[in-house]
Amino acid sequence: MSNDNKGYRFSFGPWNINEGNDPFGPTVRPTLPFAKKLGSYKALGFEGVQFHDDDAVPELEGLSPEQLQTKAAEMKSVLDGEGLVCEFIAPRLWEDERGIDGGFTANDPKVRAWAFDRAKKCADIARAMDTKMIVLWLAREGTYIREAKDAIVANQRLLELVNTILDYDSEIEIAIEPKPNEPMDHAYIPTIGHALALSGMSSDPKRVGGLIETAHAVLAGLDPSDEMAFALAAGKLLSVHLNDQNGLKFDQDKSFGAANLRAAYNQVRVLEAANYADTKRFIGLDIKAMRTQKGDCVTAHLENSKNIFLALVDKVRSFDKNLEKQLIDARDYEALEMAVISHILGV
Ligand code: 3MF
Ligand code: MG
Repeated sequence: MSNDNKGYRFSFGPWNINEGNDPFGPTVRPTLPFAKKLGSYKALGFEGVQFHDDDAVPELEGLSPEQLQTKAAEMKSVLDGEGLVCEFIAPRLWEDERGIDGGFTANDPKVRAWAFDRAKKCADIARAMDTKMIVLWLAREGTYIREAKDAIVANQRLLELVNTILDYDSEIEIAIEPKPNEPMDHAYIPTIGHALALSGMSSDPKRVGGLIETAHAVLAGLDPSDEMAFALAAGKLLSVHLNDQNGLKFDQDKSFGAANLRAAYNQVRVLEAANYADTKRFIGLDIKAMRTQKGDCVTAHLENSKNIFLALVDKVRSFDKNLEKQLIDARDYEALEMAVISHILGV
């Protein structure tokens, strides 16, 4: 494959080069130092780094605002040195023991105060690292049993969170990454519809959009390309996490197109239709290497997914648009389906 990214910019997060542990088995690969992970970005043809707040500034909790700024600026220089840019900062509340029952929607006011403060720290880190985007994946903001939280109040607290961030920094934009379940039984804001409704209720809807992850949409029983289309129609698709998911089970984060190539084609198709590449926003990947893959530094899943995406860009661009129109006009959807499948198969 060539290094031509066809107008797209690609990103992934350091957690995507991982140790292979899962809930039923320990790590199978060594932890790679962050510097080594960063070194692989350019080699793999990626330009953007997605950061959790504590990826960007490890052990950020004990730091003063000045120390936080200094550490974030140091990380920015490391990125500059590698020719990379920071795509977003995301608060990682779920690794802290205080976040056991969520942070922003926790019943304990002390925990909520901590979580809201962390979101403001994220804004500070983001600005120091020259990005305006904060991603909210609302990991534990939900319940195992409905009676555990007041869901109306919880949603109001999430709105308060969004407004607090918007008010704290007049340039920050927020991308909500909806996911319906895991680690919770049910999460609040499970789909892009919920995310954009929250955006509409916020004090500055223009600055609140969504990041759509393929696997999360599938886990909600929805079609990822239609979820993207909904956000694109509203002008609010701020990023994507492409990957794949084989049905309703644990969040698999498989390589893009590996479970459902047709659905992957349609995700590329909708991004192409919206000229997403021209926005210069990133094609983010959120993909786990298989636990069963041999090797100490496993990055093939990222390179493969990018190459599958680019191959599908070619497929979308080379599909016969006249034929498509004729078949739609004739309402010959059997022939349209066969034309699409033949085109993907190359037969
Ligand atoms: C979980 C996810 C997360 C988010 C990440 C960025 C660990 O299913 O997708 O990955 O993408 O936290 O906010
Ligand atoms: Mg994700």
